[in-house]
Amino acid sequence: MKLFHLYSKVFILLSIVGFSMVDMKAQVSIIPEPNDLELGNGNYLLDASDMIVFQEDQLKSLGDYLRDKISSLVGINVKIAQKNTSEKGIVLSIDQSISDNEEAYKLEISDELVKITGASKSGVMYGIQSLLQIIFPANYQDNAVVLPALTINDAPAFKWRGMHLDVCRHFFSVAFIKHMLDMMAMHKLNTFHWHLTDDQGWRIEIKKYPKLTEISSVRKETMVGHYVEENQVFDGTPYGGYYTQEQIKEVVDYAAKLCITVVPEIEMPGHAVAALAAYPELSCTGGPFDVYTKWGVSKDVFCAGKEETFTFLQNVIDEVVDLFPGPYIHVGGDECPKDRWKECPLCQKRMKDNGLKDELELQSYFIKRMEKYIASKGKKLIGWDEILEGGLPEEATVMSWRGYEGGVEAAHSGHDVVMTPGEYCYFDHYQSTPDDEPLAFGGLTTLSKVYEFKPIPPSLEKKSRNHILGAQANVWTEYIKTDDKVEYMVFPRLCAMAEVLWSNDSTRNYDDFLKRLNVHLQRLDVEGVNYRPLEKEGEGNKE
Ligand code: TNX
Repeated sequence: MKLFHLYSKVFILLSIVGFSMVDMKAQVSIIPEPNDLELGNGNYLLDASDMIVFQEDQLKSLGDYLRDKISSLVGINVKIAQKNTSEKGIVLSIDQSISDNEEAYKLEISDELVKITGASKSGVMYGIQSLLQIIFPANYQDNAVVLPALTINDAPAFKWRGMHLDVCRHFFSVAFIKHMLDMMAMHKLNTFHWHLTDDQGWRIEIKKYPKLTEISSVRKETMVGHYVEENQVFDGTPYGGYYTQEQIKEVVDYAAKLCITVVPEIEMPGHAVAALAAYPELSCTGGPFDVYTKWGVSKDVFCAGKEETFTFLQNVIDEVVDLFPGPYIHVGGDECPKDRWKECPLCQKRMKDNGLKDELELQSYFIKRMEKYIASKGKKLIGWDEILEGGLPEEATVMSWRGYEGGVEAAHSGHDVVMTPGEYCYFDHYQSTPDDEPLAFGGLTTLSKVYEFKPIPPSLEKKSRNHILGAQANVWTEYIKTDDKVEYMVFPRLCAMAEVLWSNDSTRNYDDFLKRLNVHLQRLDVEGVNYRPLEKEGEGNKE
C-alpha cells in the first residue's frame, strides 16, 4: 500500500513538471555513486512484455531476483528466459574482460535494450542493484517505467564492504537478519560479520556442546539503562535466543544469493563467560558463572593453560567451518583481561614452558595456536586489533577498531587489514547530541562524519596501501533492543559508508550525496526501513 501511495505521488509530480534532463538526473540518484555515468538520448520503456534474459546458467538466480524485485517495486511482471533471442528485454551476462576488478559491471540502457555485463556474477548483481535504483523511484506511465538511456561503468574502490551485527547483547530473528542482508545488497555491500558469541550470550548451536544452547544462550536478567550509571538496575526477566545450525545455513545461503559472504565471530580468549557458565571447567578458577547480565567485560576468560580449552575451541571451529563457506573465521581477541591468567598456575606454567615473557605473549600464543588450526581447515583467521599485542600470527588479518593505529602497524608489517575505527564506523554511537536521541553507547558519529571516513589513512606508506581490504560499520547492540532501533542506528549512516567503500574518493561530495540521499530515502521507505530522518541532521553537525 505504502509503495503505491508513494508511487502515485511520484507520478502526479512528474505529470505536473513534465520530463526534463533534471528529472532524469534526480531519478538516477544512485547510492553508492557510480564511478562513471553518462546520460544518453532517449528512453527505454520497461513493461510486462519485457523478458529478462540470462546468458550463463549461473545467472539464473539473479534473473529470478531481478524479476521479483521489479514486480514488488513497480508491479510489473516480466518473464525470464535463458539465451532467448527476444528483442526487447534486460540481458544479463558475464564478461571477465570488462575490468581487472572482478566486481565491476557495465549497465547500458538504450531505446532497445537494457544490458548488464558483470566481470563476474557479483558484478552482475551490482549492475542489477543500480538498475533497480533507476527503476524506483521512476517515471511511471500506463503500466510502463520510463528509463533514461545511459551508460554506467562501475567498480568498487574496496574489496571488503561490510556490516557487523552483535546478536549477543540483543538477539535478532532470522527474518530480520535477512532483511538487513537485503539492505546490504541494495547498497552493494558484500560482507556480513555476524558477532555470535559474547559474555552476554552464545547464539550458535554447536551439536557437540548442547549446553551452549541450553545454558549459554540465556541470561537470567538484563541491566536497565546505561552501564556507567551508578545505581545499576536489572529487569528481572530472562532473555535469550540462538540460531540452530539449520537457521545458520539458511542465512548463509540467503546471503550467498545476494553475493554477500558471512564472517562468523567466535570470541576468544575473552568475552567468553556465557560459554563458561555452561563449561566452567574451561576457566582458570572453575567457576561457577552466570551468563553476564550487565554490559562491559567479564574478567573470567578461557584458561590458556588447559589443553581442554583448545580441544573445546577446535571442536567448535570444526562445526563453524562446516557452516560458513567463506574464507574467514573471526576469533575476536579483543578486551581480554589478564587478571585470572596472572593467578592461574596452569597459565603460568604454560608461559614458563613456552618461554613467554608476559600474559600478552600468552594471549598471542593462544591466538597463534588457533590460527594454525584454522589454517589447517583451509580458512583465514581475522581478529580485533588486540591480536597484535604480544605478536601477531603470520597469516592473520587485523580488524582495527581502536583508531587507525593497529591497522597501520599491521599493514606496515605485511598483514591485511579491515578498518573499523570507532569514531567513523561505530553505529552504536550517537548520531546527534544525546539529548535529542534515544540512548546509545556514547560517542558522536554523525552522517557527515561517516562520509568523511577514509579507510586508507594518509599516513600509510604507499606500498602498504593494498593491505587495506576495506572497512565496515559495527553495530553493537547493548542499547539496541529492537529491529526498529537497529534500523534507526544503521540508516542512513550505512548509505554513507557504502559510498565511502564503493565510490571514487577523489570525486565524492557530501552535498551531492545528500541530494541523492533525499531521493534514496524513498527507496528505504518502500522497504519499510525506520531510518533516522534527515531533517534532524543539522543538530548532528554540532561536533
Ligand atoms: C568494544 S569493539 C567492544 C564491544 C562493545 C563495543 C561498544 C570491540 C572489539 N569490543 O564488545 O560492544 O566496544 O561500542
